[in-house]
Amino acid sequence: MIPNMEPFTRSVDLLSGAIAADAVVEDRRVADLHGYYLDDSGAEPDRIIYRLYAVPVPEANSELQCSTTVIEPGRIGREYHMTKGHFHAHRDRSEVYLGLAGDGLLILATEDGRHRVEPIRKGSLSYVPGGWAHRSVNIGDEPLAFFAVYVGDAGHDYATVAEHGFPVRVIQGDDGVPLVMEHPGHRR
Ligand code: S6P
Ligand code: ZN
Repeated sequence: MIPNMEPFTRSVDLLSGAIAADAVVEDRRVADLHGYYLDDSGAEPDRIIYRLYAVPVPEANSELQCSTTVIEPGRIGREYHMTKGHFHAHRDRSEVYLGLAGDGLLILATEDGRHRVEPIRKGSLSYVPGGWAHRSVNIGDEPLAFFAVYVGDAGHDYATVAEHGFPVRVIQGDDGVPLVMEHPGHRR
């Protein structure tokens, strides 16, 4: 084949997760996540929950999307800061997460009601197979940063998670320790 893309190199700050130069930067704030948390009434709408840095790559199944996510420490009510979470729009597309900094949990769930909880920390490599929705939670006191690489045309289905939620939520227990609890509102 005759390639139609040129090779390139970008710089990832392994401590902060920031990707330099032409990365597309997107912030997700409390207001953007309304409805995902049990109760966000006490949280300032402008507070940044997480930041995404995406290297611009064509959305084709021959390519690999590369991005980092940085989730600030904190809670909304008793729930730790977390991403929206999504299935890939093309359900069978897989993804790899490499933990860079901080202390987090990766919550995974299938449409038939199974779920898994995996750690995210410096050096953790998590494989997200097709068909598993995924959400990241910062349970530490420092920013949680991880690198993700996934099939170029995976896309994001946020609507299914927005409607049904995940089977578990991560909250701060009475003793101050993170607790993974069943989510009573979750429907299959
Ligand atoms: C993309 C990959 C991550 C997330 C990011 C934010 O497939 O899983 O880059 O997009 O961690 O999460 P979310 O659920 O708001 O897209
Ligand atoms: Zn994904």
